[in-house]
Amino acid sequence: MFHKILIANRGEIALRIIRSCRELGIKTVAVFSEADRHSLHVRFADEAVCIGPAAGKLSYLNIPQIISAAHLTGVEAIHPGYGFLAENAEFADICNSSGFTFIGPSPEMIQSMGDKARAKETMKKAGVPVVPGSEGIVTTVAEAYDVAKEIGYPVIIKAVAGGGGRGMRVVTKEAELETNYQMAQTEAANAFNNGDVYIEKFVEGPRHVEIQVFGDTFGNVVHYNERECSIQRRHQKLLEESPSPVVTDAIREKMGAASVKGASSVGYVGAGTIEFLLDANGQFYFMEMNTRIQVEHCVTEQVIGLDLIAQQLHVAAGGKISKKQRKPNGHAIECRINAEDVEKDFRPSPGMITSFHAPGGYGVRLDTHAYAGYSIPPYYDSLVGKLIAWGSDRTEAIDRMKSALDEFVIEGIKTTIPFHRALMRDEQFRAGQFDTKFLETFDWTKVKY
Ligand code: MV4
Repeated sequence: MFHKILIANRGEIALRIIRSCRELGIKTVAVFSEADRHSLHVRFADEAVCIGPAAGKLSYLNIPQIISAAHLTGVEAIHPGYGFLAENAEFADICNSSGFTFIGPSPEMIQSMGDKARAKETMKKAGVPVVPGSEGIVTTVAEAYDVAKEIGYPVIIKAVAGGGGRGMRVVTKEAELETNYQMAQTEAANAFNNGDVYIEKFVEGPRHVEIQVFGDTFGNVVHYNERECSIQRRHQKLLEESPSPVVTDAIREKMGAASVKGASSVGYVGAGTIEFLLDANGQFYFMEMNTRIQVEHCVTEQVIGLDLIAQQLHVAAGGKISKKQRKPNGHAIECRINAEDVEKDFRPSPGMITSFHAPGGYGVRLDTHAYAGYSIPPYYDSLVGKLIAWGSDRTEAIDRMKSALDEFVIEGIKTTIPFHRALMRDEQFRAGQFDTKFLETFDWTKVKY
């Protein structure tokens, strides 16, 4: 196992990684921006190095500064967390060629999954169900017309360099195809420096269900069941759970087996997530593969009883994983507590936390870097913490979450707590009846309690 690693991240995930390291006897090096001097990851790490000014581009995305900090402190490996450089193939490559183990898959793997059209073709060849559509990228308007006619409208045009909902356009009829095709290319070229797009059949009102996979360097791949992530707003997830209220044992087995087949076919190493669209008939289709640990990994941990960060470290150090299938034990839900004003269209609400009381008790977990007196800086994402409730079934998890949210006090900033308190009381949510469009119509202010 490693003796010392550097964490190229901040906030709750930096803290989360430090905790696993301490347990395993691994020394940690935090890096921080000038805005994060008083952040807990700086205090809890064994060493800390300032890597630049507040702006992400000048600090947490500044590769030379991070590599210098790694040399200076003599670490063996670098954990990228999520966001920032976690899916940057160039960073992974520079880490490795500088003599530091990148805790994640190879640069080639990151690169190949980052191209969404290529990832789709790879998974299709491995026998993973995909949405009908173009074979790879569409380079001419004529080809776009042909593909759309073949699969039928509505269709969706996606940027190969997009992902997470960025660079997509839905086209409902032939008359609107040409302009949308051209706009999609232009937008993608501007946003990602890559104008390539592909086309597929638009699936109406799908659920977003993803499978956690894990591979080691010996060719072993396992899956740790699904996470339901349909409760999202403008492609930002607000709540995740495991298992999904609609995934039956039969669907789980099929989705899990397809995911293991897909990940095995590319020799996947480390933690990965395969995202699927699940339609109302229980059909699922590959969407994207994420090559990082995700924000919502905690709900999986709570139902399978395994520290996924510890396993990332184990695999990166050359360890083997167990292929034993871990069935979900009970149910876990995660609420993302963001510094946002839910009454003002979820507008960011950074600033000083003047008072803070964390909920607790049986089955309650809070992953946060916040404390009374801490200021949420305006430069990064608005995640203040993740509240996770476990229950022996979904209803127990929801009721436990409800109590935990009622107990949670954060003053000085606005947070998403009032939204989640309403959601826990909503009949549709409690019945598990929702898809990715649910939040377009859900009015949390109308829930009575
Ligand atoms: C789709 C789709 C419908 N049909 N693809 C959004 C995120 C990106 N990973 C892919 N996304 C979608 N792809 C087809 N063929 C609908 C979405 C989508 C969506 C997916 C998951 C969660 C929320 C969503 C919200 C809007 C659209």
